[in-house]
Amino acid sequence: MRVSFLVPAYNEAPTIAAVLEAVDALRLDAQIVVVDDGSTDDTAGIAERWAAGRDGFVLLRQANLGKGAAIRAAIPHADGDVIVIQDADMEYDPADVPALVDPIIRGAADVVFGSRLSGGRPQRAYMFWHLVGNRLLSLLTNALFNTTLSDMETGYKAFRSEVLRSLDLRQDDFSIEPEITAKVCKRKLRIYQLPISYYGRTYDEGKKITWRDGFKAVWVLVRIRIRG
Ligand SMILES: Nc1nc2c(ncn2[C@@H]2O[C@H](COP(=O)(O)OP(=O)(O)OP(=O)(O)O)[C@@H](O)[C@H]2O)c(=O)[nH]1
Ligand SMILES: [Mg+2]
Repeated sequence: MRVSFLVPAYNEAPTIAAVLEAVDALRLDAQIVVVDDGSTDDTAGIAERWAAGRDGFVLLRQANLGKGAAIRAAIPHADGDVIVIQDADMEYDPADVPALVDPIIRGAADVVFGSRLSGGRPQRAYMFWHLVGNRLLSLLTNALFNTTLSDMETGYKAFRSEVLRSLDLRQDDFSIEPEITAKVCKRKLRIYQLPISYYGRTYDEGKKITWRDGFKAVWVLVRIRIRG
């Protein structure tokens, strides 16, 4: 089965090449779709040079619109049977992807969430209030949709391609995560989760998600539960 990696990238020049290398090192039948989301650094140039002479690589460039817009732009270009969202900042380790896609390849799952909060893998133990926020959002998700997710905000989500394509995603910013979660939960798809490594960054190191995104996530989850 072919795996498409969708890589939203905004000013990730220090890490984008390492991410692409790590994906390549998996030796999967893989496609990589990088979306340069209006970076002001050399992210796109680095990706382009890395990809020179390789098959199965697509580079899209757009004005800065946010992570959600970048993922949505990438979806029509994915030609894999399975799609994995792969951040460009090395917080998520591509070495976890074979395990992440396995339940889909076996035919057991439609969607697999990698959990950063389950233990069992190296997971940076930091930012207590982020953990509280994540736990509350996951609790809300589970109460709304009768699921048992431990990390609904995770960036590592894998999908049967048709499933992701059919979600009709609308969000441009980090709200894409609760939008995806709420829509897959509402559809009553077969969702699995498993522990992944998480080499989290601090704000000084480049992390950008904030408490505002957390509040917006509540609204997105509730609205999709009620209205679809
Ligand atoms: N912050 C930000 N990230 C973007 C944007 N467009 C694409 N991305 C990419 O989206 C991914 C996640 O963004 P990060 O800034 O790492 O977000 P974070 O604060 O670490 O949050 P998570 O990684 O989702 O926990 C990265 O690969 C970014 O390069 C954008 O406009 N803003
Ligand atoms: Mg990140």
